[in-house]
Amino acid sequence: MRSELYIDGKWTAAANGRTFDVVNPATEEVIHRIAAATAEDVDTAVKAARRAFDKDGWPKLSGAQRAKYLRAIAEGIRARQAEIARLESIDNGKPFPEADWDVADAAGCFDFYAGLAEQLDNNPEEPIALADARFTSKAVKEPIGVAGAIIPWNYPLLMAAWKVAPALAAGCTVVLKPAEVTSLTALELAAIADEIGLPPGVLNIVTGSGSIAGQAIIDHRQVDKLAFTGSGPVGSKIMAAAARDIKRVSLELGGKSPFVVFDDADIEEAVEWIMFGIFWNQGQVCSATSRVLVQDGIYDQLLARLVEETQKIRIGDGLEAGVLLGPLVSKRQHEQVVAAIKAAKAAGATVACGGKRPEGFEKGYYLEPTVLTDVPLESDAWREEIFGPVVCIKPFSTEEEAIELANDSRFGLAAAVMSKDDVRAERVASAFRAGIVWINCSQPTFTEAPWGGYKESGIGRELGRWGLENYLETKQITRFAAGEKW
Ligand code: TXE
Repeated sequence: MRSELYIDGKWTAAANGRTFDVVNPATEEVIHRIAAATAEDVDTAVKAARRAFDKDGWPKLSGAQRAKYLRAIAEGIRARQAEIARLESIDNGKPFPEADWDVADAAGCFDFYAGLAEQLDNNPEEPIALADARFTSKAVKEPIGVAGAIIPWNYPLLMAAWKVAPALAAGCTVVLKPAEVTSLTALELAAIADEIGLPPGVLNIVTGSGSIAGQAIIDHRQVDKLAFTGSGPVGSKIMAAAARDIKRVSLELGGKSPFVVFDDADIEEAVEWIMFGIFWNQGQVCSATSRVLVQDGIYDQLLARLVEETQKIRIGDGLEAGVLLGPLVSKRQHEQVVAAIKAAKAAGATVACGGKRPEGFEKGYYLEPTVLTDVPLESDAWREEIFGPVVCIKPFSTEEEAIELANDSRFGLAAAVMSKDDVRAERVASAFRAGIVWINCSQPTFTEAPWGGYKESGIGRELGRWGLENYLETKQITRFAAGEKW
């Protein structure tokens, strides 16, 4: 396990020597200590990234040359997939098979953006037809510069990949800060970048708190672009900081995503997708479908099956074989989710199952998967992101009512609909005010497809070619033809 900052191709302690604890959420044990970056460390990292961008030539490499580095990083991740997945599991709490999947996905993300980096070489210029024929014009794409990336703890390595891979593909250099509760795998990413010979300063990883290291990144005048995934309040702070010196900004924030099930849907399939949509990763998923709306004809039957299946979910240490639900990521997150359930009950909700620490678990931030019914529409449980294994389920009678309930939220990250009637499913999909819509499923995520939210769920899109655009500027080059008169 790495414990130092990775700045300018070197491993280094924090300027003031401070460190912070790494806690395994399954056991509550301190398993490691990591450097806590100061504003001075961030300044050193940004200056290294600046130099790598302005002088050392990273953006001047061809896309194909940058693609070689990205593919080597992907290979490096794959070569140590099981080891990195184990670290992810003991750092974040997620079951090992999920961590293993995330690590493979992170490698795939580097491969995918390697492909897009190559395409930048093939199609760098877009000719523009001007009304005035004396001029010819073209648009070219160029990297924005130094990107400051700040990521959360729910998919530690994958979120790093979602930011670092497109940024490097575009030709940007990066200063990345992982979440303080899950920094281990981002440091492994730095180790891989180092091993494969990524030039110094191109990728810098600073571990530490949001209020010190994160704040220093967003305030730094030499950072050109901020990319953030995390909570709404911090997203607002980042946008405000970006506004001061007009940094480019992309934000992926929370959600309270609806899942509408019509009464022609297969109940067993619906139960499976509902569970995947809210209990996967302990419900700590920005796109979790946490508000389930079920048409009244099948509501009682579906609820009964959902409760039955939910109670069968095997809870335990993520490293134990067969475990489907690990602990929540931290003491703080556990306390927040428990408080949200308590508030839901006080507001009138009924706990159909779960809602408490599972029996036999004295240590670890465990919580039973929870189904809430009778949740008042105006309550926080219905409106605010809980970010834990807690689903609210409600009946509806008409399509119109379902759409109204689904869209009645300040968030708009994702939404799902289940129906055997394809025409209806398409109609509802188009009525949803959300950036990601699933039909007859919930949560499948593809590196090739755009990811991001409407409304307060964020701004900009990650993944696919949209993710690359986040790190590119557009330059117009116009030429006045020789011999023409002005
Ligand atoms: O997030 P924070 P937290 C939501 C979810 C969760 C809640 C709180 O509802 O319960 O947020 O989680 C860094 N300047 N999501 O408190 O604080 C911080 O160090 C710069 C949804 O852990 O937003 C970390 O690296 N950076 C989400 C990152 O921001 C700052 C995933 C995210 O932490 C900063 C996670 C500052 N002033 C939580 N303050 C999703 N959309 O997937 C903090 N940070």
